[in-house]
Amino acid sequence: MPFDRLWRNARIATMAERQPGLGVIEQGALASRGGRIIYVGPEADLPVGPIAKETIDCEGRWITPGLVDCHTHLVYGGNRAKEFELRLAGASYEEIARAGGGILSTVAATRAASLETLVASALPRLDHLLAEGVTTVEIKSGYGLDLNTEAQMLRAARRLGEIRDVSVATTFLGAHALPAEAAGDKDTYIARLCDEVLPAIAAEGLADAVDAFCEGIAFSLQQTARVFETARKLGLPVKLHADQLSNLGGAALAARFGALSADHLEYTDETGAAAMAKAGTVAVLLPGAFYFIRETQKPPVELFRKAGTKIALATDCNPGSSPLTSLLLTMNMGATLFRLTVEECLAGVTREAARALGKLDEIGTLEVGKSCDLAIWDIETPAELVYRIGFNPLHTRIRRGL
Ligand code: DI6
Ligand code: FE
Repeated sequence: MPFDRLWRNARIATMAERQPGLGVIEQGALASRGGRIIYVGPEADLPVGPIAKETIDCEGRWITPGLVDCHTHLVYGGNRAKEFELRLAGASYEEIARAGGGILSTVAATRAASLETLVASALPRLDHLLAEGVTTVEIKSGYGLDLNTEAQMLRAARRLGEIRDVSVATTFLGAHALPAEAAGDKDTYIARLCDEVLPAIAAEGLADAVDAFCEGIAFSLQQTARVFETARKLGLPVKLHADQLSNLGGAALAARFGALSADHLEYTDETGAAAMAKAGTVAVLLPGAFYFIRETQKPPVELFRKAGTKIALATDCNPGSSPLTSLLLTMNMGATLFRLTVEECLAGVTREAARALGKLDEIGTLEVGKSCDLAIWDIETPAELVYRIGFNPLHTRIRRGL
């Protein structure tokens, strides 16, 4: 038998770049062997006779690549529902911080949690993503802000990838916020992070990439550059939370370091967009955070289109600014809030999200040789995946052919 499994009678959106639009194949078939795609194309072009150990009749359903959530903070302790209530009652950021809220409250809860607790509390969030067809998820650290807890968060992320059928890409985000014990001294914190923390994380193989939060309330361009130089020495790719609340020039800095992605980007300008396009740095847009913090400045989608910057979409799942565990809703928000097209939204959670993780050779489109990661949907048109709100039409999720 040439094929292990054969999905037939399907409509397929390959999302392959060399095909126009969504790369639609009507009357399509897709076959796997050893967990890889070895055929995708018209069913009529298949040889006749028994060709697969198992054949699945898709009854006209749509097949897309398994979804990729390329920016999450899925692992953390506690939650911030109380802070949300206080904000609704009119509390200011300072009042919330004084009442024990804000990002440092998540740091305290994360430091207090065991590895088992971190894994157990992240699991339902992960399961929600998987139930909507996610087959690859990126997970950041950044709520430990000391070596032990940052390492613990990344171990929890790796563990999630062992106990669930999903690929996990880990990212070290030690430069997310300044912990209280640093007493306001950001330079000394970054120096320690670069001299001790990141090298130890890298030595344990815990991080696949390095991220930072470049913002007035977080770290400067110079401090970010220092983290990136350390990552470069350690052979780790970089990405950046850039231009979320103001334009510090984070997108351009990310491009200068050949970053995989720059994320958020509400305040990015034309220079930043062009630099990203030139460097191949993907723009990861996070409409959940835009929505939840009631931001009004939209990321410059038209500038990205003009420059040819690739656009991805992700949940940014985190307790403070985006308690969101739905890539389907993220696509709807990308369309309604940022005016992305259906094609841009679908590419944003498949091909471009894979590119943002540096994994486009392996996942993100349905092409021969790639991992057979599929989402099979009970829909009539792909636009339904973007159009509906709070509805999950997933029929089957396949990872590595199974
Ligand atoms: N940008 C954000 O919006 C979040 N982190 C970041 O870098 C906020 C994280 C939090 O409030 O817990
Ligand atoms: Fe984030």
